[in-house]
Amino acid sequence: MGTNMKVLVLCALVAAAAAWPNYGFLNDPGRSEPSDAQKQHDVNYLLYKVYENIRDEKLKSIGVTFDPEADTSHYTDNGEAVHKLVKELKDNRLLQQKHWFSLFNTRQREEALLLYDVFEHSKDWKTFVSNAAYFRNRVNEGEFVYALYAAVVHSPLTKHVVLPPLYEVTPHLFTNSEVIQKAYHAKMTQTPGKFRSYFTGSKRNKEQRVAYFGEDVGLNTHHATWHLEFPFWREDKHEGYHLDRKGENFFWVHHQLTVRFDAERLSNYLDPVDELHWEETIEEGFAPHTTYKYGGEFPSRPDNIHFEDVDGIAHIRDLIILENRIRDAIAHGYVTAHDGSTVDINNSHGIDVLGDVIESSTYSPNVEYYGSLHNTAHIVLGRQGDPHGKYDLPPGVLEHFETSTRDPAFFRLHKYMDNIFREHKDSLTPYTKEELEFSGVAIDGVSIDGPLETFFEDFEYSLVNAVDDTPQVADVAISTVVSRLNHKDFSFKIDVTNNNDHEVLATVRIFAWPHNDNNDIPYSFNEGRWRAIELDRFWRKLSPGVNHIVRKSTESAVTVPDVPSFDSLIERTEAALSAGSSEVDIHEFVSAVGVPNRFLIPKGNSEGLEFELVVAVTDGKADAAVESLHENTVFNHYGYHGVYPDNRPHGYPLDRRVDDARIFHDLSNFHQHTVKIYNH
Ligand SMILES: [Cu+2]
Repeated sequence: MGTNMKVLVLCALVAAAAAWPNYGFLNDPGRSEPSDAQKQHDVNYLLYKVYENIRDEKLKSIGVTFDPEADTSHYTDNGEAVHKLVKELKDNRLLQQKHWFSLFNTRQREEALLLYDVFEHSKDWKTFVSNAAYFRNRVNEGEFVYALYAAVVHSPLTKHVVLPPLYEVTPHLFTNSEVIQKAYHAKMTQTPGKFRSYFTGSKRNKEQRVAYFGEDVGLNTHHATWHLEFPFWREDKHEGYHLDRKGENFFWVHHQLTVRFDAERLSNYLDPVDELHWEETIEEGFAPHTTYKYGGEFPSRPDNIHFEDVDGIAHIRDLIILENRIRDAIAHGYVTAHDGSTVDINNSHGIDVLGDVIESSTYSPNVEYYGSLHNTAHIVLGRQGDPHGKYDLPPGVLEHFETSTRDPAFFRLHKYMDNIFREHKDSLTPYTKEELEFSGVAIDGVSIDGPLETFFEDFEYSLVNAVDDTPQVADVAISTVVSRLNHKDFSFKIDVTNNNDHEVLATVRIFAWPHNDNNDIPYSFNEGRWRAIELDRFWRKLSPGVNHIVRKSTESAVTVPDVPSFDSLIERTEAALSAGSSEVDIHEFVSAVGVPNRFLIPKGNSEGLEFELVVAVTDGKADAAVESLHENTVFNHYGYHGVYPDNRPHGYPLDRRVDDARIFHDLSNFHQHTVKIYNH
């Protein structure tokens, strides 16, 4: 930047500062960016009571006085995005407020992404937050929440900001209608209330036994957050960087949901999920018992219906054609790109290409030919209650990542896609003993310190943001209490001998799969390994000789802790600000993308449900895609930024077909034994 430019920018900053004298960080001329605590405060209040006026006076006044187009030097695209959005706004083309929003609705998504683009192109927090305050009053609330969440996840300006739990920001998407009604009543009568939520349906529906999984607010948040971290709509040209192994991650996160759900079913005496079939009956119906904040009830689906074409979305026939094209590509070992060239998928990287193809994301090499199987299937399945739009129903639960897993058909849909992925994985050559060995390294023993024991506990979350109110009437406490799965803490103790005369870097990979199937027949190694639940993946340096590795269940790289409640987030932020602290001590909650730690192990039973515990210690040097892996202590493998640290495919070394289990049992760096998980 030339000196003249610098002076110009400085003048602009000073002018802007004068226009908003109230805004905290602008009063400090020595600091161009506000503190993390200030940003946290802003994000809190942008999301607090999102259907009402902003409750923070400074943000509220910015929302009124800010002119997004006044100074386009604050945008990295010279205001291109903001001009587009403002034009749509002035032309009255944007979706009204107080209306449902679905990311799968093309036009609504475009609008949300226009706002996301404005945030992404904001050079500084002042520009970001001013736009947020301004557009919060003008665009649809659902679009606003989505755009802000996505931007906070991806923007370098908000690296340390913790997003409040979605179930307290938009409780309607997570809470049963019966409880929401009680919440409104409590508000109207100004009577504090704490209401128990029950899982959807009755015990006459076998599926209700596992509703604690699909309806868990933490699990729904995990799924929604994963899709925010790896959005199918994201284009590299805007952000200037590529989301590493996004397609493979799409496979893996849903594969893990699929095998975890099957393990929960086993624990509840249910058969594993059957894959969805376009030409057969969908046996399970679904009554969501959930209502949009605006736009009526989520539609139900009766039992035993046949798939129907969905007007304006897709013919069932077309979905079958897409599936055939994808299966053809797998059989051929290559995908045909848009320009007619071929992309080899007959290798470890193939799963990444296939993930992009099946979802599909903007990374798909040929969306024109392979279409968008996953996304279209979500809409088609979600609309089966009203496929021709006769009853003008709003979108179904499958058309929102927050609500998808509530419907057992979600898991059928994903079992269907998981089996397509498996067809590809099984077409690859199995690993040889030589490939899997870690020279000089042997596992001497693995034990578990502490009980493998699950239990149900009560969890309370606030519904204050669900109900309408006015600043003139004080809030009363309104919350719901829901039962949820948890487990006692335990540690893995792994003894490893390093017979080399030097230190080596090791990757430790821990999995478990159900010992028996639903007929009490033990799974073969090859069947079991496909059902393996990933429990942890981390790196350690091994000194020559004997090494004792202790790894706590709370440290798992696949899980995240509970995000603090919205109230406590606000409290902690305000306390930090009034103490003059520049940050709030909430760093461990920045990534909410992993599986809730409560779900690390599946529910056991009273006699002890048997699982095969598997530990593989592999060559960290060969596995490493980045330096200093062993120092990577906060690695959350569902949510990472930049190059993915592990070179190996997800699920390694169990990701490929195993024709001869003796290969594994002969490996000294591989360990397997049966454990029991109890539930009390
Ligand atoms: Cu998903």
